[in-house]
Amino acid sequence: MPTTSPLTRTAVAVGIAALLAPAGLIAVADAASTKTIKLQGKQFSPRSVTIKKGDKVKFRWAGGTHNLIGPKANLGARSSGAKTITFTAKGTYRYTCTLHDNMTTKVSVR
Ligand SMILES: [Cu+2]
Repeated sequence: MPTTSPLTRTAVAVGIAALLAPAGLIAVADAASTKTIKLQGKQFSPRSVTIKKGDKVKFRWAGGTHNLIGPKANLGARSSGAKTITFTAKGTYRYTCTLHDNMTTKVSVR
């Protein structure tokens, strides 16, 4: 009795996905999203975000002069611009601006 090869099964699955995806019936890929954390006044806003593995966080200077110290970031004082970081592993990542007391934020990656 013939068995279906894994390749054939994959081809069938891809074909079904291609048919159903436009109708929004299934999610083909979990698209990465980006959350923004503003550096403004004397704090980060918001002070914590939760994202999924593979998502990005955009740190955006939105008022005042700040530095940004933390995983994948070691930026000196500046007052404009942005830094986008992609988080590829689960965990908790803390960021600080050493110019301002208690100016911290936290990225939780799940
Ligand atoms: Cu600051």
